[in-house]
Amino acid sequence: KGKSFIRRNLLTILTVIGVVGGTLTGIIIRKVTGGHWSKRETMYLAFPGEIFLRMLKCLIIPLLMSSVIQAIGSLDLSLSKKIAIRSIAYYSATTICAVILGILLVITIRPGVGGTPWSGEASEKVSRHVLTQDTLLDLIRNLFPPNIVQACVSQSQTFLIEPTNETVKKMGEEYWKFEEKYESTTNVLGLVVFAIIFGITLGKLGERAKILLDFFEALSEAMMIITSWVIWISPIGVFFLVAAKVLEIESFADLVGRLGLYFATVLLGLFLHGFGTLSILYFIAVRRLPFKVIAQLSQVLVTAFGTASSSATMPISIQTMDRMGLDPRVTRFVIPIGATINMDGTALYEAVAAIFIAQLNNIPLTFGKTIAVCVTATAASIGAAGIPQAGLVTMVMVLDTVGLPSEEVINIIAVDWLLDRFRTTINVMCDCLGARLVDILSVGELGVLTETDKLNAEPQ
Ligand code: DAS
Repeated sequence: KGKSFIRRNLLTILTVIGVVGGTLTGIIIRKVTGGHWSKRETMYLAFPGEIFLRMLKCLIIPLLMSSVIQAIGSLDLSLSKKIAIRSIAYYSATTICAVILGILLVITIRPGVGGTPWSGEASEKVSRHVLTQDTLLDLIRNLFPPNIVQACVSQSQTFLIEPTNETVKKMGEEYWKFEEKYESTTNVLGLVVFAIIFGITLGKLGERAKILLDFFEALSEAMMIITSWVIWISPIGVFFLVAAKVLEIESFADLVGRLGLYFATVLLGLFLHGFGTLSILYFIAVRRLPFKVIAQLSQVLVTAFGTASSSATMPISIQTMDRMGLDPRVTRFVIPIGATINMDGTALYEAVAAIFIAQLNNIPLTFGKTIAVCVTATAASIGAAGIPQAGLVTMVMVLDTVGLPSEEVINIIAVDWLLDRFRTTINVMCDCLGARLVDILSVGELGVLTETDKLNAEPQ
């Protein structure tokens, strides 16, 4: 306890310095080179950051599967049910509030009214191939992957497909990457559903499945130990990720000019939701304000901002929750599921972006369409995987409900890489507050932590 503030928060301070340093470096490089650098040079600049992201990403599937299976398997079914109901109730309430807040803001501020939609000719390939028609069916279909191994493989591939602004320029074959990415962003839901069902069966098998539960417990803890090593690379990783991203910006003028009000609307919504709605809902549930908890989440939030990926941040979220002394059985249940299906920031963003684009195209928003946007923005946030710009990919669902073709996303791609970081930070904040809230609500039933659970919670 006696450690100084600096020592206790050393890694967070270094990571924040990484983000700020990366931004300044990117801006200086733009100034010095007068804006002339190749995609190859940008790739080299991002390379150390890409290695950092890959280190985190290779942990995600084994950590996600082992944590959920072991957490559910080690709780008796009635308690798992209670924790699941509390988590789902909290996630549903926060996501619906986020969408409603987003819609209220965008129809009040009206950032797109009087604006000019993107006038370029998007390749006809896009409209034919993007899965808008049956996106919701796709979401449900992918809940039951016919082949778990294949789902793991294609999900890992998704982590490697990063849509870039190049995707915007070459809407043809590049856009297919978006499609593949979309195809497999929903796979992660299938993996979570399988892990939950498998965990329940192991719980039912009791003693006969103890060896398997021990295996998944060891696998989950091994992933956490690797996380505690990788986490120290964050400052370097985010430095290079952010520096390279700053180089990719098409033009600051575009960001501020056409999209300035839209950008401000999304940021205002995320801020009000993150520090307003979430605090109110948290207070209603546990009679406490969450600001102390949010302060302890600083390393998680700055990693979410730096990586723009809830899934990549998940190992760090779990480790931080362990350090805060939460019951590991709750965190390994709530965080992986939350990182996958609970994305308030994304839900709010999807609603604001779709209605902003409708305003740009002078499409009137009837009450029915507004309800449709609520539903599809929520579904799109559930379907989006916790990977960079996944929210942009599932945006096609929401655009479809306001009668807009999918290529209209081009209106907002220029600022998406930055908004993605803010909405990912809110996504992760909501997941961690959810774990804390469920932990407080369940403390009576969880009983005394077993020795192994205590051991797991030991800071590595
Ligand atoms: N970047 C996604 C995440 O990791 C959110 C999004 O793309 O909307 O949560």
